Formats: sequence, structure tokens, C-alpha cells
Amino acid sequence: MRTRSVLVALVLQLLLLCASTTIMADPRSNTLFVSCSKDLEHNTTAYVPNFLNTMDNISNQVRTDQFGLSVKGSGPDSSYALAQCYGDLSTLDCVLCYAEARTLLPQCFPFNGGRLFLDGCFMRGENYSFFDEIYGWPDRINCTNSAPKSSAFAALARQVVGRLVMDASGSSGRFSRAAVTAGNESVYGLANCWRTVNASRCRECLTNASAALLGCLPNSGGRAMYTGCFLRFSDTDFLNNYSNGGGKVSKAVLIAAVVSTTSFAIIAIVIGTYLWKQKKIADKRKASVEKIEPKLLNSNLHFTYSALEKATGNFNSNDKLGQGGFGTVYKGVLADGREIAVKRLFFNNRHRVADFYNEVNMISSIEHKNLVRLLGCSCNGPESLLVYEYLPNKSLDGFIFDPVRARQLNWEKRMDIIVGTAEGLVYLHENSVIKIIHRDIKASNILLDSKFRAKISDFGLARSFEEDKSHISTAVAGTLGYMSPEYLAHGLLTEKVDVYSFGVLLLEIVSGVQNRKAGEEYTESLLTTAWKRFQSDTVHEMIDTNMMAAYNTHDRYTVTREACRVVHVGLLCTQEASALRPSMKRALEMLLRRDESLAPPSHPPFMDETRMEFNDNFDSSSCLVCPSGSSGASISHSSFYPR
Ligand SMILES: *[C@@H]1O[C@H](CO)[C@@H](O)[C@H](O)[C@H]1NC(C)=O
Ligand SMILES: *[C@@H]1O[C@H](CO)[C@@H](O)[C@H](O)[C@H]1NC(C)=O
Ligand SMILES: *[C@@H]1O[C@H](CO)[C@@H](O)[C@H](O)[C@H]1NC(C)=O
Ligand SMILES: *[C@@H]1O[C@H](CO)[C@@H](O)[C@H](O)[C@H]1NC(C)=O
Ligand SMILES: *[C@@H]1O[C@H](CO)[C@@H](O)[C@H](O)[C@H]1NC(C)=O
Ligand SMILES: *[C@@H]1O[C@H](CO)[C@@H](O)[C@H](O)[C@H]1NC(C)=O
Ligand SMILES: *[C@@H]1O[C@H](CO)[C@@H](O)[C@H](O)[C@H]1NC(C)=O
Ligand SMILES: *[C@@H]1O[C@H](CO)[C@@H](O)[C@H](O)[C@H]1NC(C)=O
Ligand SMILES: CC(=O)N[C@H]1CO[C@H](CO)[C@@H](O)[C@@H]1O
Repeated sequence: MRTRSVLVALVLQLLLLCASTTIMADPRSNTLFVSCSKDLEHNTTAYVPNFLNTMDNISNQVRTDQFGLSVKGSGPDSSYALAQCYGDLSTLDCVLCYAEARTLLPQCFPFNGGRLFLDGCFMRGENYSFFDEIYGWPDRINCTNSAPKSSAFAALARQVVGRLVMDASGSSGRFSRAAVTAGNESVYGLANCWRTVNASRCRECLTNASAALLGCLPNSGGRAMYTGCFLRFSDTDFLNNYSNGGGKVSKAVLIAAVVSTTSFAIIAIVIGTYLWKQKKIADKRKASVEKIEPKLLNSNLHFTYSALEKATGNFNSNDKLGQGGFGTVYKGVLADGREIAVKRLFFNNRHRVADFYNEVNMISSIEHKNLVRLLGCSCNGPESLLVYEYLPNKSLDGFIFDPVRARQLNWEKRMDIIVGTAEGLVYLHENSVIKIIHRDIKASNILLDSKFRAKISDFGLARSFEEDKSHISTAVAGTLGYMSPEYLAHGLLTEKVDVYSFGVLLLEIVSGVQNRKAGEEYTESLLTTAWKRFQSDTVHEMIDTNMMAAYNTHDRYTVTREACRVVHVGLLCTQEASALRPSMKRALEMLLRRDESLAPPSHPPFMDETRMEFNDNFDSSSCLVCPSGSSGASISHSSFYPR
């Protein structure tokens, strides 16, 4: 009898464990709709730090509350923002959905704001207080494409949607969910207003939205995306079995919890461990600041703020070399005549400063011919400054994407840049004392010295493997167009993220075309073009004509052959499955051993948001413009990719 009840308890706990794993089931982080504001931002220098601050603040709130609200600055450059997950997402799923939204919002720049509807969360930023708005011009309904449903379904849907509206506006979390079955028809739905909208306004928003949404019937479902609320119904169960923010606790969790109180202990331990880990990471960051500071101040890595102010002529805008994601770079000349580049960081708060010390401490110990040397920093002035060696020829993007300057980079030089960049990355991944994932490899981060040798710059985003290995990072940083699908969607960070970006870079160097320029998101990406050309044996058509013009017929043939091979390696590096991408070391070997055969890229690479259908089983032996080396799948996959 006793063993039996123990058994029953065990089974119940097992069931609960299953339930708690489905709690992390689906962040629904697919993008439904992005709408950028119509006004351009007013003053970049004032706006960007406010924006970054707001995002930081919201990230911290979302991690505990599934909701964040922040205001930074004043006047036309102020940054108001809000993020909220729908009430059926668990904390972890919410963080995942938010991480995706967080990478999308900067796409609206230089417009001063935008609204993002993901299937699991909402985010909005503006330069004014919009928190009680419920209507706006981008409000819309999106109906599911389907065959018409029965009139019984339509009647049930009307009833369910009506109830959702009443329940959500009456609940403290402004959220409600429903799963109702009548006869052989089922309707699932959720309604959510932003927490800044009061009950009566919430009801108004949802009432208006529901009236429009029910116009989708007799289709099987639809979504209403309004400035102040979100409403969805469907004939399939898209809901997560988790509830927060005043909604109803899902039945499965409720029953299990009532029957077995020990289950609470399990939940408590799981949540406790999670919070404890988070706190430990935060503590570690804090501790590292306090530990490094005195060491740095006494070392020759330290520059005084006034010396750097003087060297750059008070950060004279004529000496501005460029602007990166984390700061503006100026040219400077020190009192002893040394030329330097000074990076003036946007941020200056505690958390960011920790990263900053991290960068200085880590990179100053790293030296390689293909990495920009960090000479030191100014850490105790009014701003955080990094001091780098100065490179006269600026960055690769200034050459390959410019029709005139592109001619200065013939194929031999481009090949040297490719190999140099690969060597620098191999060093970061495999040889240095601390392994580093760069995270932001792109043409503008490849600087060129006076002999056009490649030097990788901007380690601002680099972290050591130890702390962040495959860790879900809420501060997903990087540049769209170069970001691998797993990093973009899930913040999953491995060295394969750099391999992917490197692959994109290879295609850009060969073609002289930038992968995806801001504001042109719906044009075909370079990756798509390369993949199609590879399949139709027309890779030679994408080679930069500005570069080819200088070659005679015979040399053209050689260059075409090599460029084709580089495109092939680029496609291998950008395969959707990160496990199939080669390591940087392997990619370098492929580039150097020019007569080794390469396997065909086995999976279509990630292409924009929509996954496109491609013919996977093309005949690789017919790759006419890649006469030797590039074609043929003589090497099996297992020997090809070291495990
Ligand atoms: C932009 O803002 C910065 C910092 O507040 C200020 O120094 C600068 O003068 C402003 N520029 C313009 C064009 O208003
Ligand atoms: C975040 O923003 C909110 C609202 O503007 C503010 O009350 C709060 O103090 C901020 N928190 C931090 C850590 O800056
Ligand atoms: C927001 O920015 C726009 C464009 O820069 C400006 O015209 C407007 O006055 C700003 N709004 C507020 C409330 O400052
Ligand atoms: C509706 O949603 C589908 C799939 O999410 C999308 O392809 C389509 O463009 C959307 N339509 C509108 C009008 O937003
Ligand atoms: C439910 O039953 C009705 C009639 O009994 C039928 O017309 C309808 O197709 C059924 N729906 C489903 C989803 O099976
Ligand atoms: C709700 O907010 C609106 C405007 O945002 C206001 O006019 C109304 O009085 C508020 N209602 C309640 C009950 O607070
Ligand atoms: C719904 O929104 C439209 C457009 O903003 C507005 O004209 C209408 O009065 C609203 N209807 C209700 C019932 O609030
Ligand atoms: C939620 O739980 C119900 C059973 O209570 C199950 O049928 C359904 O598939 C679950 N939904 C999800 C999304 O896990
Ligand atoms: C385009 C460009 O700036 N090229 C320069 C690269 O560096 C060498 C040496 O400093 C200069 O001579 C080139 O003009």
C-alpha cells in the first residue's frame, strides 16, 4: 500500500517535470510585424546613449518581470520604451522572445522609434510618452489563410473572443487565455493589453480589435495587432501551459500542485538555482571591476583622459575615423608623435564599464599580426576611452563596396586579406590564452594597414568562452546580415557564429556587394544569390567586375577559379546547421589547400526571414566554372568535419 502511494507520488512528480519542461516550450519569437516611426531621430550623439540606456534598463526588468518600461533623457532626443511578453510565456521563453525583439528594434534606426509585434511579445520605442496610446496608424488584423470553418466554429469563436476581451480588461495583468471545445470544434485564444494601459482603455482597445478580428471568420483564426493590445484566436492550440500576470493558472499545473506539495520544492529549487546562477554571474562581473581597476591604473596600459583629449584635438569631428556600435573612433597624435586611434564609448554606466575593463584586460594580452593592437585605455575620466594602434587605410568596406577604390584591391590582395582574417580568427578561437568569440565580424571591422594587410578590430563584444559558452545572452549584439540564424533567434553563442559571419564576408569580398544594407530588407540577400548561382553553375557572374577589369583572359580564368572556390567555402561557412559549418582552422585549410576537393554545401543557408525551398540534390560534378578542386563530393562528411 505504502509503496503504491510512493509510486503514485513519483508518477505525479514525473508528470509535473514533463509539465515544467513544456513551460519552456515555445517562446513564439517569430516576427509578425515591424512598423518604424516616420520621423528621423533628431541628434545621433544625444539619442544613441539614451536608447542604449533604455534597452539596458528594460533588459534587466524583463528578466524578472516579463515586462519592462524605461525613460531616459529629455526633449527630442529622449528615449521612451516598453517591452512586454504575453501572459502565457514563462520567464525563460520571455527572455528569448525579448532577445529577438531587442535585435530587431535597432533596424528602425535612423527613424526615432518603432513597434514590434512578435508572436510572443511586444516592444515599442519612441521619443515621447506613448504609454497610454491604444490606437495608431499601423494597427492591423492578420487573418490565417485557411479553408472556411463550420458555422459552429464561427459561433464558438465569437463567444470565446468576447470572453477574452472581458477577462483581460478585468485582470491585473491585462491578460486572458482560453481553450474551449464544444462538440467537435475547438477554439484557442489569448488577449493582452500593455500593462501601462488602464482597464477601461484596455477594454476599448480589445473591443475595437475584436470587432475587426472577427471579420476573419469563417477562416480558422487571426491576430489583431493594435497600438495598445494584442488579440489572437485559432483552431489549433498555440498556448503555452504557463501563466503569469494575473491570468488563470493552467489546469495541469494546478492539479499537480494540489496533489503533491513536494512538487513545489522542485519548482522552488529549479527557480532558485536559476536566480542564483544569474546573481553569481552578476556578482562575478562586479567583482572583476573592483579587482582590475587598481591594476590597470598602475600599468602602462593607462592613459590619462587629458592626454587623449589633447591628442585628438578635443575629439575634433574632422579627425573622426568612424562610428561603431559601441562608440565613435577618432584619430589622435600623442605628445611623443605616435599616431593612435581613440574609441570613445557611448556608455559609461557600471555594467558596461565592467565589459570595458574586460576588453582592455583581455585584449592587451593578445598579439597577432592580423589583430589590431590595443594600446590601453583611459578608465577614470568622465568617459571611457580605448586606445588602439592607428591604421592609415581604414576599413575593408571603404574599398570593396566602392566602385573606384575596389580597383585598388586586386585578387591577390583580396586573397591575402581573406587568409589574414581567417588566421586572426583562428588565433582568437584556438591559440590565445583565453578563447574569444568575436561576435561582430564584418567588412567595417576589418582594418587595413599600409600594405593592405587585414587586421581585425573591435573586440568590444568579445567575451571569454568560460562565462558565456552556449549561454542565452539577453544582450544579443552583433550586426544583422552577418548574424547566424541560431544566434539571431536564440542568442546561442559558439565560435560557429564567427564562422558564419566570415562566410558572409567571403561572399562580399568576391562580389563587392554588401549582404544586406539597412532599409533594403526585402531585396534578395547576397547569400541567396550566391546559393542560387552555385546551384546553376554561374558563380562567375557574381565576381566583382571592378576587380576583373584589370586582368587579361588567361589570368581571368585563374582568378575566376579561385574566386569560385572562395564562394564555395563561404557557402560551407554559412550552412544553416552550425554543426556542419567548418571550424575556422578547417576553413583556413580549405582556402590554402587549393587543390583539395570540397564537399558541396549540404543544407541551404539561412535566408532572410522566410525559409526558401531549394533543390538540395543538385549535381555537384557539373560545376563547370570550378574546374578542379571545388567540385565533387569525394570526401565523406564524417571525415570532413572533425568532431
Ligand atoms: C547633439 O547633442 C550633443 C550632446 O548633447 C551636443 O553636444 C551637440 O551640439 C548636438 N548637435 C546638434 C547638431 O544639435
Ligand atoms: C529604469 O527605468 C525606470 C523608469 O524610467 C526607472 O524608474 C528605473 O530607476 C530605471 N532603472 C535603472 C536600473 O536604471
Ligand atoms: C521626436 O523627434 C522628432 C524628430 O526628430 C521631433 O520633431 C519631435 O519634436 C520629437 N518629439 C518630442 C516629444 O520631442
Ligand atoms: C500576415 O501574416 C503572414 C504570416 O505571418 C504574413 O506572411 C503576411 O504578410 C501577413 N499579412 C499582413 C497584411 O501583415
Ligand atoms: C464537425 O461536425 C460537423 C457536422 O457534424 C462537420 O460539418 C464538420 O466538418 C466537423 N468539423 C470537424 C473539424 O471535424
Ligand atoms: C484611463 O486612462 C484614460 C486616458 O489614458 C483616462 O482618460 C481615464 O480616466 C482612465 N480611466 C480610469 C478608470 O482611470
Ligand atoms: C475603433 O477605432 C476606430 C479607429 O481609431 C475608431 O474610429 C472607432 O471609433 C473605434 N471604435 C470603438 C468602438 O472604439
Ligand atoms: C497544454 O496542456 C494540455 C493538457 O492539459 C495539452 O493537451 C496541450 O497540448 C498543452 N499545450 C502545450 C502548448 O503544451
Ligand atoms: C586609399 C588609401 O588611403 N590608400 C593609402 C593606403 O596607405 C598607403 C600608405 O600609407 C597610402 O600611400 C595610400 O594612399
